[in-house]
This record gives sequence, C-alpha cells and structure tokens, in this order.
Amino acid sequence: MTVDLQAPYDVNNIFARILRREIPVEIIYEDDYALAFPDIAPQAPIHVLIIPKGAYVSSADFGASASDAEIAGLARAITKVAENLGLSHSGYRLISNTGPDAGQEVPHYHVHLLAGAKLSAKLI
Ligand code: D5M
Repeated sequence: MTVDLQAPYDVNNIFARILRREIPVEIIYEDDYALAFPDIAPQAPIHVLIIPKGAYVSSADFGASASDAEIAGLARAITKVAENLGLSHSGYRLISNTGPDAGQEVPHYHVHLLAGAKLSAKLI
C-alpha cells in the first residue's frame, strides 16, 4: 500500500519502530538527527536508507515542518554516510519516493542511497 500524504504520522510504522529499537537493524550511521541502515530489499550493491529521527511522513512533510537544524542535520548525515562508505569519488544516487505516484510504501520520510556499481535505469 502506498502512503497517503495527507494522513497523520503513524507512530507504529516500521521506521518509527526501528528508531525505538523495537526492530533490530544494522546501524550504519547515527547522530542526533538521523539514522542509516541497509535496505531490506537492496536494489544495488550498496543500498542504504537514511531517515530523520523526527516524525515526518514524507519529504513534503519534512520540508514543510522540520526545523532548519533537522533539515541541515539530515543533509549532513547523508553526506557522512556516503563518505563513511567510501563513495566520495565513485558517487551514488539519492532517491526519495513521495506519495502514491512515486510508490512510497513506508510512511516515515526516508532517502534511499544507491551505489556500488554503475546504476541502471537512470530516469532523469
Ligand atoms: O521504500 C521503502 C523501503 O523500505 C523499501 O525499499 C524496503 C525498505 N524496508 C522495509 N522494511 C524494512 C526494514 N525492516 N529494514 C530495512 N528496510 C526496510 P519506499 O521508498 O517507501 O518504497
């Protein structure tokens, strides 16, 4: 099921539960603003999800409601994850599915980081 962008934040969505440590994940990176862990269904040799610690349904919700510190914190966390994974030269792709037309499935804002090979299916 895809995410209804108008729905209130579901405190029991899977990423909220990961943030509460109710579901174990391999933590790749964590700071005050963000958590990063491997995607359970990798679409590239490296496929990491980076999520804000705040309760935001989507990138739209995050952009509208997060503080400047949270927004900067997530951006810096993404860069740190890429650096820590040794991707500063080879590069990576960031994707954030937002709502039904983009096929967003988990109703907690997340950024996919894909890397580790020449990535196919470049849409834009
Ligand atoms: O992507 C949601 C992504 O979340 C999808 O690629 C699978 C991933 N997922 C779902 N559950 C887990 C757990 N438990 N660990 C790691 N990754 C998970 P979307 O952009 O919403 O389609």
